[in-house]
Amino acid sequence: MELVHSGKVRALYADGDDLILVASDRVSVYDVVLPTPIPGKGTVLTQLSLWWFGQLSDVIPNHVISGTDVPPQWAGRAMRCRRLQMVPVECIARGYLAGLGLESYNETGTISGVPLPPGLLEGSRLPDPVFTPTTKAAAGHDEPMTRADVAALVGAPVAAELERVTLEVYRRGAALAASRGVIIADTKLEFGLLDDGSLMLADEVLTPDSSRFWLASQWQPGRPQRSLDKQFVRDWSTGIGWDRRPPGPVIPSDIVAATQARYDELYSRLTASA
Ligand code: PZK
Repeated sequence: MELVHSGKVRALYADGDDLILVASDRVSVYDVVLPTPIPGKGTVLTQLSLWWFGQLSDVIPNHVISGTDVPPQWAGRAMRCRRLQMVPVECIARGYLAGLGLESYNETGTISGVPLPPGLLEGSRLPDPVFTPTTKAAAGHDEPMTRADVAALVGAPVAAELERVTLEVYRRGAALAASRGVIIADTKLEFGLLDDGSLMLADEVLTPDSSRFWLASQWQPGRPQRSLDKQFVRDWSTGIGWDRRPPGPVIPSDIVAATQARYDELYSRLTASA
């Protein structure tokens, strides 16, 4: 199959008119891909995306054709998808203060132009989720976009729909996760357009590679939060004195096993039938 794109941890192939999105077991920490895979990670993330696409199909249609009709060597960690005209905007929703949202709040008291109350801490819940779109830079870092920037790029009607759907997907996902003891602090969504101009949810959705997941029982505003997936790898890599520059360190087997268990726990918690 023809390789169309490859990212740090995933790849996209063309199969006739369709695309096959394949998730690997690679893990990136502090933006560096480590040399040791986490067995099962690609499967957990793919199955979690497929589950969320199903949960959210009444909010917005999605690009998935099949989670099973894929080449056998990628079974379980690949999805057959419709090829869309991708919208060149990273659609981010933030419900808690972390990452770039925290930086913006500390500098200006606002996020994406939305004024926030004083006194919020790292990890605090926002009064309402905020839409914070960014550019999709081919290289280097994504830049914040204003609503006017988004409208200039995709037109006002699509821009308004992107914001509405992004916030609705976040609200629905965060409420469901909360009922299972998991906080979704923020998430990044990607959308595409069909030939008729209608919007579809694409890429992966509400996975730990596209979102921050925290355990509600350990949530404590005022400090960095423990991420539910890679925290062991982060803590261990910092503890051995790695300077965060490539190449990353080989991960020992006990850390691999603990990280695998975290991914499995996240999947079972979220998808457990009520
Ligand atoms: C598409 N990406 C990002 C994902 C990578 C890169 N349904 C679609 N139609 C057309 N293009 C894309 C999609 C989707 N999803 C997604 N780039 C293009 C991406 C995974 C691996 F290397």
